[in-house]
Amino acid sequence: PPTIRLTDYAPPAYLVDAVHLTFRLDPAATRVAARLSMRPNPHAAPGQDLRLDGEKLTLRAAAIDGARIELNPDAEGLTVPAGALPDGPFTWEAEVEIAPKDNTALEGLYMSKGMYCTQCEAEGFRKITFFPDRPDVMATYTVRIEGDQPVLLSNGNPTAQGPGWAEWHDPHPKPSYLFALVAGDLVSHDDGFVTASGREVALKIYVRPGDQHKCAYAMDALKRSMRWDETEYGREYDLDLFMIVAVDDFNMGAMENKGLNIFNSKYVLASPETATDRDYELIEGIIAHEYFHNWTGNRITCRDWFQLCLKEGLTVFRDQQFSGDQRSRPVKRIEDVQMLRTRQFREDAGPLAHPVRPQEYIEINNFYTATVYEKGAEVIGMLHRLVGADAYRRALDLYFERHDGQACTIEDWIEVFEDATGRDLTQFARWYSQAGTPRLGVEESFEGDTYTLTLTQSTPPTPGQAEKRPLVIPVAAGLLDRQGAEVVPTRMLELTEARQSFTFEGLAARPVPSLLRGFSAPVILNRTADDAERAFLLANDTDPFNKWEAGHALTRDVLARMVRAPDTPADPELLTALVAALDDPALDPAFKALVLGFPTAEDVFRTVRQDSPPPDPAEVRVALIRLDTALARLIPDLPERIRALAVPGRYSPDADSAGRRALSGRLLGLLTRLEPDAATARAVFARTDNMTETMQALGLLVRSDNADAALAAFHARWKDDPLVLDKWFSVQAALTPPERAVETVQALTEHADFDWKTPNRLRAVVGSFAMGNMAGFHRADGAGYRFLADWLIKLDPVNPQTTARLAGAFETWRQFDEGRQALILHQLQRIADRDALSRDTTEIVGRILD
Ligand code: HT7
Ligand code: ZN
Repeated sequence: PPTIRLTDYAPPAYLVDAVHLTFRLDPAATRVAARLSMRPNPHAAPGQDLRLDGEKLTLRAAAIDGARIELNPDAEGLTVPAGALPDGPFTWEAEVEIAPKDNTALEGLYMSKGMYCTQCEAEGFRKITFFPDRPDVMATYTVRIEGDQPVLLSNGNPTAQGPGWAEWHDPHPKPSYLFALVAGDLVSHDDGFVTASGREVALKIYVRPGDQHKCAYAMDALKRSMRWDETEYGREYDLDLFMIVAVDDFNMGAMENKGLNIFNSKYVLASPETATDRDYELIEGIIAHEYFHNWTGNRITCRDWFQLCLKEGLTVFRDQQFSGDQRSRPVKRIEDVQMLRTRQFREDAGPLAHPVRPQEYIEINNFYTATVYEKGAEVIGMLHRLVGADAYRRALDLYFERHDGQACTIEDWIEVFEDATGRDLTQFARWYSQAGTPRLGVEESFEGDTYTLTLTQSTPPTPGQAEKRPLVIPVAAGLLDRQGAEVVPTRMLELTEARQSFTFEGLAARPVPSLLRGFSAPVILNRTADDAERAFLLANDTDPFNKWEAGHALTRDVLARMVRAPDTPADPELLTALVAALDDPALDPAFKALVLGFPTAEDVFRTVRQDSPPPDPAEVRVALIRLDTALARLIPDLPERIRALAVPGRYSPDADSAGRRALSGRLLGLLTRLEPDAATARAVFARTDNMTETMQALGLLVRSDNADAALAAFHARWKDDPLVLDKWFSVQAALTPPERAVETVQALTEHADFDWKTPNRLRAVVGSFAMGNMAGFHRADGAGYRFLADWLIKLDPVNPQTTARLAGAFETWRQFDEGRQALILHQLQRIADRDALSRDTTEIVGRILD
């Protein structure tokens, strides 16, 4: 397949001003009639052929300015020769036929449980009609839907309807990837919102009958998001109606189609009995994210798909700000950094590393990555830190004013910040083009009353980028004295050179530095601190992120030592420091849960690997269990502590209550290490009325091999609720002990409820196993690898996008011992050798193998 390059960008030869679509819905033969008002692009070379994208479309008829034209589409679209076009504006008409019921790839128009829905980002619209399917072609849309479904929806505002038909008009010009259509037997949960300027907006969340009572939280999150965007960014909603639809079959989380967001039902539906605290938190964040796209993505969109981070990085940054404001900022920041390190640092360190703005791709769906999203958000966060909150707001105001209605580039974005702040951001812009995670080195000296901090930076080579240049790195630093008092409050050091010194004068004694506070840049801080200093910072740092970080790094290093030398006892100093944090009345439960939550097995694995041969993942797991058990033994009265954390009254998903449950769940995990029959977890499972505690207990029962009865009871109770049943599958795939994990996931895939064409169900088993059960997946005989490869081979012809994403589980293969490398390589080769492998999977497997 061809490689698409940013340097090859050329403006579209023709523009579309208005789109009229008529859908006659039928599962096997939907008719789509399109009428496009087109004209030559004044900014492109004149006299070009008209090329329209189109895939899997049966062309029934086409016309230009009403005159029939015979055309022969190829596999990717069709070409109208320039000679067949008038000089000025013209009307293109086409009628095509498509088969939504056969569309298992879930791109374009497809069916989910009898309901029609669309997914057009990035290039799905070309599976609906012939069109210049690129984001820099923006048009208004008028849509007529004919079908016998009770609910017929599209973007914008409803203009007319009757039995079996409805018409919609979206006055805001938009790119084709934001088009949406939904038709089905749906019910709505309704509410309203009055904007800051007094306009009334109707809000509707559409779900399948029976799910109406699970929409209240999503609706509340939506209203809070709308208000927050007004107060924090001055952005009002711009239509009379905002709709969300929940669908069960969906490749990703949600989609920001103009006025008609479509969501994976997992990120809409919630009730205390069926959703965990984490589900509620994700719903809030994703509802906000999609809503915020209305301005950052829809009103101002991307010129081309290389600019994806322009909308995604910024919108993730905005949803993170929102969630931090709604909940605890430090807790949210720690969670975001954990996620960045688990997913993005992993990506940056392997064969799939790419810049926040990639230079080339084969399949754009493969670039909806942690680097574009999460590192993209970190880049915006650094800009915010460097220019300050006021200048950031000025810059954003200018961005909206200057670029509303346009399809923009990262250069436009940078220029806005330069114009608003007067700063030269040439060097900063390297964050968009340079892949890899920078390493920050630290040297210190103290003479007289002056402390000198010398920082160095370097970025390891990544695929296609051997040489790296210095970046602008904001390093938030504070200094503490040996008694734990803060002697220098947080200062933003701007590291721009490969090596640079910063001095702090007037100090009575050599201080203890607290560096990269709040995780001020997405880098790896290579500071060789000893255990005592880490314990000191855990006890004394005033920066909550670094307080957590100190405990996290200490725990990780202790675990790494326990893996390297299995006789090493669990470090008593660490255990004492963790118990002290647990007993600290100044810390809230959510924060304590994070401090007591151990690093992931992957994190420990990577730490060991830095200076030792790759360990066996099973040994990493043993070290984690040993440390867990030692900590459990040291905490007196665990049962009483768990009881004291119980939240009185009815379940509420608020952050404080969730924090208490997070801590009590962690303590229950520790207690279960000491109970051979997991008696307390069993009791919690039997008595609790909320899904958070149910899943905490069930996970512990699965982990400790005590789950047979609980799993049977859970299945009997929830077999008709797909989202809850996903949890039943997922908990077994992730937490079954490694010796039996492959057999368990194999059996799960043979279960009558394993509907493998539904991405949520497939991810619940195959994804949870490959990404969440490290020791099980990396079993020495390679059975885990074979299991994943078998599924990738089976899924690829059905759903390439989801296949390619799951194939990313192999991206770390070079980090393992030679035996495992050979086994993984064999499976990757087996996949690569398949005939007719999709473009998506060919690209990912090819890059992993490179
Ligand atoms: N902008 C969307 C990204 C997306 C997507 C969503 C659902 C299915 C397929 C998709 N391909 C790309 C989601 C977002 O970032 O908000
Ligand atoms: Zn997004």
